[in-house]
Amino acid sequence: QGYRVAILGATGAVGTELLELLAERKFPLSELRLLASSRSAGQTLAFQGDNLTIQAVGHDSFAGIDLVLASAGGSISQNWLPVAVQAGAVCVDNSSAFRMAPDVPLVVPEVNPADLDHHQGIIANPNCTTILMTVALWPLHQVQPIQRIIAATYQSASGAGARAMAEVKAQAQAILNNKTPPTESFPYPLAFNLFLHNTPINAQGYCQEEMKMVNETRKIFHAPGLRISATCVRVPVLRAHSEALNLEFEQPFPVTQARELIAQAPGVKLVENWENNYFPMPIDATGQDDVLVGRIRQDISHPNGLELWLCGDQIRKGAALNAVQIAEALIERGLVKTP
Ligand code: 2RA
Repeated sequence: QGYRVAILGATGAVGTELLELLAERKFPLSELRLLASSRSAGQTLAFQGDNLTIQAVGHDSFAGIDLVLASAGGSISQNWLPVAVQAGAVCVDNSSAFRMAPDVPLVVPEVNPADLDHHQGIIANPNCTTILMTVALWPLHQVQPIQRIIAATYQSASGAGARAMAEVKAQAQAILNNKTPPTESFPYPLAFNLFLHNTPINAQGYCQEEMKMVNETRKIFHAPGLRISATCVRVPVLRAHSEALNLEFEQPFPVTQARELIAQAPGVKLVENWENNYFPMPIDATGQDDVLVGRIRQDISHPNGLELWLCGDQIRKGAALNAVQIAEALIERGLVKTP
């Protein structure tokens, strides 16, 4: 017996990864319904040897559905997930629409699975940069609460969607052929360039992407006083984000202890070869479930500081895998009506 699952936003980069992961992880399915905008209705997607036809999302799309995995943007989630909850479904939403709502758990299964127990029908998947950072930092935070995080991110094109990934390749080709690079998905050429994340900027000069790391991490760690500052940058990489993190504790945190904790942490893989100067790279993190962490070192500017570097697949653990792991945890905790 399996669950009746709907994917809302099945044609996007995350939607297609959700499909792959449900098959790869042998998720218990009795039905899989693919929902998208009317623009995509009628298209088919292969799944476990079948061709599933995409349906336009509508008021009766969620009848009989147990679980919705949504990755179709904030406005689609805002419109349709309350309808899905009303129809009796539990929804895991990858958009930012509900992440900071007090009655919506914001969950990274390796960090705060117990928050799932309070769900009211919708569970929010954190932003990709937040997922990657919290998985890596949780093992340290549990031993000695982190007082302050300074984050610099190096975010792949995939965070702006499948078309953006294609565009950065087209830009590179154009530039190499001395032609003007296309800029439909990005405001500026990304190939051979980088730019500050172009989400709207607040009165303090921080963009929305940076404030997501601040606000979401505090909610996931249940640490409202945790001081965080982030600088988010878009870089010409295809689908894995990287982050340079500076951590401040109340007391010195021995590097060897930090290394051991991270090496044993779920969802994380320690990658450090000091002799060969080999540490996590986006090309190694791409397609991996684990967040790769390395170059853990004492902060030479502060006795209670640590520095570390990470790379993680933005589409996989940064979005689709975390959402499927939330769905698996919901089932494990008996939080979805049994089929
Ligand atoms: C980005 N985190 O990378 C955002 C969207 N997933 O642009």
